[in-house]
Amino acid sequence: MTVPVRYELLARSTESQARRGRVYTPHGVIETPVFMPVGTQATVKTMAPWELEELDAKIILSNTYHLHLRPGEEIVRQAGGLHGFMNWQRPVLTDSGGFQVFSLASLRKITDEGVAFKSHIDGSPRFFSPETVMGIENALGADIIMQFDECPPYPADRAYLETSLERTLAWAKRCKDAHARPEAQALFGIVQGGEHLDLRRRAVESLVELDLPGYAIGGLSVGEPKPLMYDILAYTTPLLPADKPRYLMGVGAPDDLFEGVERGIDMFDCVLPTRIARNGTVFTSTGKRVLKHARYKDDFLPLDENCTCRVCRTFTRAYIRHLLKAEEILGVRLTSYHNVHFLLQLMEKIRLSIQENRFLAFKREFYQTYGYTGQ
Ligand code: PRF
Ligand code: ZN
Repeated sequence: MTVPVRYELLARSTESQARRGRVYTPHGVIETPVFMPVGTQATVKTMAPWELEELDAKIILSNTYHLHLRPGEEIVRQAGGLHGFMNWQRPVLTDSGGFQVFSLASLRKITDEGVAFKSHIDGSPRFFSPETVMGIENALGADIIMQFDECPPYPADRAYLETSLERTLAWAKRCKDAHARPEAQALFGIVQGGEHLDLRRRAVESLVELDLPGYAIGGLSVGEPKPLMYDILAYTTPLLPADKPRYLMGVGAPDDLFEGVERGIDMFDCVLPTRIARNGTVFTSTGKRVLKHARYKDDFLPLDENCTCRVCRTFTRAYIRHLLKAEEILGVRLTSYHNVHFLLQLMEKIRLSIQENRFLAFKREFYQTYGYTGQ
């Protein structure tokens, strides 16, 4: 059987686990390490697909949970899948709902069979199992589809984490068996196991037996201290096969991107750039800027003096602050555009630094300018 997604290693850092590569998908090639903007409801909030193309986003993420509840996967399937529905012809990844069902839905009841829950939109009763989720993801038609998993809270008892992990591993096998389009959509497994390294190892060993086209690390950035997340990553990533992409789910703060890449991660996604944009916060090369502060009311410089994006070439802090204060829609469009540009550009610079084997020097320089201390 031909595999829909393949990883090509291009360069390795000699001073860390950082690696530069390519992921080939049915809708195009993704240069890695990559940041994937999040389009939960088949839209990266405030952004038209042509704007994402202008920023050269190579892949976006969308959500099974939200699209199943509204508009329903059958509508999306009739439109030609997510690519046709939202008219985005580049790669798409769908998350499985294994996270959203635990963060958004109410009255959850989890069994080995699946999860019964009530919709956060209208309270209607629903049931997700590995089989129903694969049916939804097959209908949505993304290039990469995530297995149905359980993302346990932090902290959780070891006994609970063990039970939960065995369930997630059994669900991975059931997802593989239920996947109807393995030649067109790549199913990725998700490593859980909480903070316990032996459980993380057990997860990797069990998932690798399924010989999936890619693997994600889940259950991190759920409230644990950052150094713990970095230790778990340093332990887990090297256990994963070197010839498959490795994806760290729901992580995308600038420092976490560096720390993840340093530990061998290839793919990231996060709502951070678009979420903080909507409350008027922008990334800049010297740290985050909160535009609602009065000091910007007559500041006629661009959002970031070192940014090359269209917003920074066109508008001032004072103007964008005014739009935000007046609740004009253009305000959040402009901050979202700039923030997505910032993270995509940062990843481009990270890729170049790996290629030129100066990743750690670039990281130090970025941290110093950005104002990160610690690491
Ligand atoms: N599982 C799934 N999606 C996710 C996560 C997970 O553990 C996380 C955890 N950071 C974010 N998104 N399916
Ligand atoms: Zn900009």
